[in-house]
Amino acid sequence: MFSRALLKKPCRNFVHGLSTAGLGLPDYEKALLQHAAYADALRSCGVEPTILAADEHYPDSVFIEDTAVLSEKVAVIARPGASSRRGEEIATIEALAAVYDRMEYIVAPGTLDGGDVLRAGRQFFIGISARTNEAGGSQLAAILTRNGYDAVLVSLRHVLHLKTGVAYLENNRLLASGEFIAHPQLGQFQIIPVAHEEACAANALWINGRVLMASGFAATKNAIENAGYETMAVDVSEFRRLDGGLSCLSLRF
Ligand code: CIR
Repeated sequence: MFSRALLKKPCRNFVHGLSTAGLGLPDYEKALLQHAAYADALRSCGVEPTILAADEHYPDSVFIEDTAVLSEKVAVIARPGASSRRGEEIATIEALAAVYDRMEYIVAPGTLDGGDVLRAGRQFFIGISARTNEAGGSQLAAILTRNGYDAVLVSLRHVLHLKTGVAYLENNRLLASGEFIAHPQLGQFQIIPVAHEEACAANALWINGRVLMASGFAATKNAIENAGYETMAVDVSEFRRLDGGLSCLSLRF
């Protein structure tokens, strides 16, 4: 269960964030409204968001999930893989210092984006991607193992981050798209497959019994509901233009 979340308000420079989506520039005013609605959705699931101030130095800083990996025992501060994002983690350190006694850090030459880390119970899957390298992934695995969790590195080929394509919905269930539907390292889970045309819907969030998902993906919504979950749809169209989804917009704890 989650009771709190850390969010960061989109800055005006958000529209110049990194993107491979080819969906055009985001609309800043619309992004602000969508961000506020996302915070409200968290509140309605019983999670109190703390929203950090916008920072114009970091266009992508609204994607705060990438700056840390949280567990009950330790907060691990990431070292973002994109050079334009390095430094975003400082605001996260300041915010989490008030909450966590134990904080550990990914250090050079390691790089790690929190979006590459999927937690399923006591097991963490760490995606090795264009952003998270073997050194960063191995550092995180060692920290988690020292703190009593299990951790395994997972290779990925076609998506930006591991959680771009897979979400853990508790009850041993994964929502998965593309390469993760039949991934050899995810064989122990029951898979809810996401169709290619709705791939963006795979980045969903289980929050205290409900599944928060991107709006506009009817087939995936039906599949999640047929598996017994209540869904709540949030419009994240402006964040998708910068390759972001639902999970990227918060750190939950
Ligand atoms: C980036 O390329 O870093 C941002 N435009 C999107 C980050 C999305 N974060 C995530 O999937 N965890």
